Amino acid sequence: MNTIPWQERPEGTQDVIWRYSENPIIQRDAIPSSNSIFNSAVVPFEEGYAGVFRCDNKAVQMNIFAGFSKNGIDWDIEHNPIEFKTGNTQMIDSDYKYDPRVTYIEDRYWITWCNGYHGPTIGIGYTFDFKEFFQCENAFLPFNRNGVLFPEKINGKYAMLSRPSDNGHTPFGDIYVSFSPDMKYWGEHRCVMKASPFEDSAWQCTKIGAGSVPIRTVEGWLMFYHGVINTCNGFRYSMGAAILDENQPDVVKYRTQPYLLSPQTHYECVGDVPNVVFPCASLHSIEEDKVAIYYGAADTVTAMAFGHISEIVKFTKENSL
Ligand code: BMA
Repeated sequence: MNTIPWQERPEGTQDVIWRYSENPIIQRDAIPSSNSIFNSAVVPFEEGYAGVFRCDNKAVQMNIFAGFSKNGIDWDIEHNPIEFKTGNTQMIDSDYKYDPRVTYIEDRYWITWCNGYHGPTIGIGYTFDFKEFFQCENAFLPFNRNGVLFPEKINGKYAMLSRPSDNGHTPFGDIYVSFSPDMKYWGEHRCVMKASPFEDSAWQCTKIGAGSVPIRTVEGWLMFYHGVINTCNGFRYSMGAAILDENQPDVVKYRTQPYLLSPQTHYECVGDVPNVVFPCASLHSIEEDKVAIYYGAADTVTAMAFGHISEIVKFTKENSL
């Protein structure tokens, strides 16, 4: 078993989530071609970890790259983007790829990302070894973003969270769940949760989107998500948590009214897009009661934060919208 990356809560803070002291863990120029490396996903793999990283190059073309790590903190990212072979359909155009998520289900690692097909939609692919990758049918019509698979079938079907959107910097957005018998045909679309009323919780009043792969807990699926407020200075992205019903994930049991993490440090507030905290992955151990969350900071670098799962669940229940 891998031990997940971890750092104890710093003295003098009661915060439920705390940042890694050596953030950011991946700098913007970690590979020669990159302008920025952020909004990326990691999973346990063999003796260590593997990941799929969003690297925008210096032409600001968005693509996804495989990477490997022994400890989950120091990453070697491939210098060339992932090249997909055909999966369950003919090859689909992809003008760009960004914001990957990775989920291990049954026998393989599934990757979802925002795929440029006449606008953004959800691309799906899989790999067994992070060397050979296969691209499948897009999940949805354009426009959609933030496709996140559950790590197990629910009631016998694959389940995916997503956020229908538009072709630009979407000024709205709610989280839906969809189901598929085969990872190709998606339906039974249900609304999970919406941006909140401004007066109730303004950090998540403009749009919300699923972040990391949901974690099974005794209370239901724990999911980290991003919430956005439109300010006079533009969008500001923070992170909250929700707990969804185990068998019926469109039922939200609890959802944080306060944010868990918001842009406050220099690397979160200053970068290509200031004031962005954007979770896309986590590593967790239920036995050790630990989670390490990976998030993009200011659309420029990749950072980590930690928390105890039981404390996050308790906080989410006690501070629910
Ligand atoms: C969203 C996506 C993310 C990005 C965020 C903040 O619409 O493009 O990739 O992190 O905006 O710019």
